[in-house]
Amino acid sequence: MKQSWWQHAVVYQVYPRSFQDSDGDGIGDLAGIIQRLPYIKELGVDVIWLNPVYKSPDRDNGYDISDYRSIQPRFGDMKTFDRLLEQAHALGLHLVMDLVVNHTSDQHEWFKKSRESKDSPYRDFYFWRDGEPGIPPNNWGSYFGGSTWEYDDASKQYYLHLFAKEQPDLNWENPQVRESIWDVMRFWLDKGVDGFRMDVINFISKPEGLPDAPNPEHAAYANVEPMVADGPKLNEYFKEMNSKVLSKYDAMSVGEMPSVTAQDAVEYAGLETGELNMVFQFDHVTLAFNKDPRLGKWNDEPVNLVALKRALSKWQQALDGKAWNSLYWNNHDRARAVSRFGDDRPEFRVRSAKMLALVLHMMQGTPYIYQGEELGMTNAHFTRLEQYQDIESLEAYHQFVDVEHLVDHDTMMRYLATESRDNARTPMQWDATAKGGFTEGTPWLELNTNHDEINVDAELNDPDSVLRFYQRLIELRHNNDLIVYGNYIELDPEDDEVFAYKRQYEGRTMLVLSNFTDQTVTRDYPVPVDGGLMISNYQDDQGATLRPYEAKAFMVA
Ligand code: TEU
Repeated sequence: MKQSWWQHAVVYQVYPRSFQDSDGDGIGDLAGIIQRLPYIKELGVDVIWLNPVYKSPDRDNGYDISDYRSIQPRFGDMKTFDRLLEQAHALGLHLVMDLVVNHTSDQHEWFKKSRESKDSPYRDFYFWRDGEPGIPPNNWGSYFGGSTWEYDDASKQYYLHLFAKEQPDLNWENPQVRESIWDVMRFWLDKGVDGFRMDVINFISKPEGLPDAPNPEHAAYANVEPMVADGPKLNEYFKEMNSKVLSKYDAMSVGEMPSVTAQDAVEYAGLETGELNMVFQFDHVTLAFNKDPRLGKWNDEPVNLVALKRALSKWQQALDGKAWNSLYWNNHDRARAVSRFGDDRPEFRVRSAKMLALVLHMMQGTPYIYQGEELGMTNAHFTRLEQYQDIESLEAYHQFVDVEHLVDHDTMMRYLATESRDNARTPMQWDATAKGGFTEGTPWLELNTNHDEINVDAELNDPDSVLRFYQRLIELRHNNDLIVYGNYIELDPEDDEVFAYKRQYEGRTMLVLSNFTDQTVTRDYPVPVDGGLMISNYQDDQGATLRPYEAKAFMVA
């Protein structure tokens, strides 16, 4: 197998807005990230992925870009960015940017010009369609509520936006759009950035004629994802991107692809033939959707372990030797892993956070750690709607409670507490002081009240902390080709308490056992009694008896 630097790398995701504020405005910034580079280095990771730091009206926290070549003034300026890149490189860290090119902000020059008139040379940069006011061109529903179409009074046409109306979709059919995007990519790669995480990149090819989506539930608007994911020209666009840009650089690329199948991933990110290096798949993070399909992700039911194992194992097996997995529990769009898949009650939090870390980091692929995950940070446990800032959460509340009356206030508040993206976005917890060491000012989003206990300071001083455990996992991976490249064999897929698997590489075998319950369970795996233990989240070892949330990895042969 051809081996590349990003295959034995571990990535750390920084959400700049919530990482470290340096100027007291309550919003994290680039100078703050620079201050914290030594921390990231000490953790042992190899790559930093930065969520968008480009100029943006911030309707969707930077995923609405108004200028791809300048820095969000609240975050700093290009000089500070260059310093960040230089200092990261000096520490041996790669820096990967977010590339958001399915859509721009409505404040981007391209869109402003596109909007000016029907015969603007930029009109065709976006999707404009005729339609009567109140009767949009098709039945597609936006990710953030309502129709994907916004009526423009001046030109009497609608434009398409899969996300907020301030995020119009770019028309990739137009070769000028593609050339403009290649230029943006070259601009950053020429600066020396080490690659891109590509936002909803499998949505860029829309189906011919933009037909209605199936809507068997007669929802107010139909689910758009099956219509726009993996569209007809996607592969063609990836090939062009690769031949014109990516192939000219030693850059890492990971495409965020909702609904992607393992077969598609092999096609887009195949080891020998793929145009991208990795994809972010969604199977294991979309298992607890509401029984009422109209409510989509909004739910508070626990995730079923058998389904979780099936999802993760499927990807391990399908990509082995063919493509490369990305491994993640968390990112800025998901609830906190320890709260969603583990157990964030005080007596189990540390143990279950370590268990989740071990289970994921012993798999084949490139692990991604989202800021604060390495501390076992939990969901925000907000109780009032006013505490939320996220556009998706607020729009969902509005749509389902106020407009459609699908759920009542209390139910929706439970759903938000379980699934809101703001759970991931509360400020990084550096220390036990009032503002958690994040800012001197008023944080843009409330800190989690548990920062007095769960914080970097405390965890650096505790050899048994979640943070220290992540460090050890990263080190183990760096020193063990089996963990990086070994194949994957799932054991007892129907066991709904224990997640067990084997990895094999060059004649050696590793066994990974984990107990996903708060009870002691016993299994009959052949656990060696005389050594071989690589890492465990308990001090001592009781062989085939697994205590609450116990997880361990053994070299068995
Ligand atoms: O998210 C893509 C995406 O599919 C989201 O709709 C995701 O499913 C949702 O946030 C989960 O609840 C990307 C970015 O990661 C996200 O932050 C942006 O809001 C979105 O694209 C639009 O750019």
